[in-house]
Amino acid sequence: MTFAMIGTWRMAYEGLSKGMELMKNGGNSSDAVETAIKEVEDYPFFKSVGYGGLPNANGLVEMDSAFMDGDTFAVGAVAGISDIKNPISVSRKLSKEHFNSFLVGSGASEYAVLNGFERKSMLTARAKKIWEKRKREIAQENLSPYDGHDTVGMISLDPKCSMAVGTSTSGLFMKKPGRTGDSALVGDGFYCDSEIGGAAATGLGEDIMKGCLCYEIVRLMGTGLTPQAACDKAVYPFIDKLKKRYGKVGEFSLVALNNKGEWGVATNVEFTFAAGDNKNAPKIMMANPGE
Ligand code: SD4
Repeated sequence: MTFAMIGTWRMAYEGLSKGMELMKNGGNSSDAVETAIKEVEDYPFFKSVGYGGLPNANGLVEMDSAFMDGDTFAVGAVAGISDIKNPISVSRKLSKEHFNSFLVGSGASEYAVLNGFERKSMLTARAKKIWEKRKREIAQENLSPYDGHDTVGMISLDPKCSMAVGTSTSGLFMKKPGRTGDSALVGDGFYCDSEIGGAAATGLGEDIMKGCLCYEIVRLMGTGLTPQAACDKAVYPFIDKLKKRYGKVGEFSLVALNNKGEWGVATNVEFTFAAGDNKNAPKIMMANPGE
């Protein structure tokens, strides 16, 4: 009985542990991903996901999220959603729709409310303070507004060999209203095929989406590569290409899990992540920038 899970950043750990526990007790991969990400969204001290996430340039927390069922390829996603407690649950619900399964802005919030999802102001006093401070700094010192951004991405494999992937983020701190990153875009910020495996991304969405990196990692695993080899092959040559041809490259980190429960990571920054399987309890690990 194999089951496994991997999630981006240290913040994934508690949620991932809950998701693993759920699968141990017979829960499926989709429930595990949703449970795990909700945990991260609800925790007010993670500055880049859900409640407590840092707001956009206008002071509004706009969130991107997606869910993909690796058995059916059902995908649901929201972008620029605000004032809704758990974007991942809205994404999962949207994945059940054949049409209108990716909604943005007020349309996404309206759908969520109509479908009974909890409304909540996602801006905490702490996040507002950080935003105000940053605004002053940008005005005074001409600082780059963009920092403090991380996506939680989770990939799970359950004992029935079903896989799922989910993402959730408040995107780049101080982003322009309406800006959407890779986390809501299938193939860019996430992808999953239960016959092969799944991948999820975190980092500068504008650059991750240039390479359709999550689809590419899953495609490479489908040719027989291990998750680690697929991550290496998809990510590092692409970073080189971007440097050469685009002139610069943002920070990014990718995680992958195949349907045997093996995982891989590629990153160009110091990157923490959490992973576990039926034999190994979840733990937090660290990956160094590769090349
Ligand atoms: C985005 N990929 O909106 C997300 C944010 C992120 O580390 O993960 N930053 O571009």
